[in-house]
Amino acid sequence: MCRLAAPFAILLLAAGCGGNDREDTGRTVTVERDGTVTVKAREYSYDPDRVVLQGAGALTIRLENDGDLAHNIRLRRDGEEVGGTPSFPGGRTESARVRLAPGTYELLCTVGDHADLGMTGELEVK
Ligand SMILES: [Cu+2]
Repeated sequence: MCRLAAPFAILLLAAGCGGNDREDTGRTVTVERDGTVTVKAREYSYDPDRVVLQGAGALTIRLENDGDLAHNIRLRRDGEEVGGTPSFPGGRTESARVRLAPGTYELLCTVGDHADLGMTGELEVK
């Protein structure tokens, strides 16, 4: 029985590792309502790339551009932009304050094809 179970377990592990070829850090940060979240941008990812806001209301997003290129962070819900920072060069930090209803928002960099290259994330408002 054990001789059969071991290869099966290895197969499960291998399957669990596949299926996600998106370049991300996988880090989630939880923020209180009216709080501030600091996100680091570089080519081509956000850290954290998942933010949870505890309750509808205001959120300040502070984007630290640690990259060499210009980046921004924009919020979209159902394809519609609801705010974010302007694009700005590497080495600088910009903040944006947004008011958010409960739901799931997409985070993305709208410079060039950065979003396609991995500069995306998710914001959930509980
Ligand atoms: Cu970018």
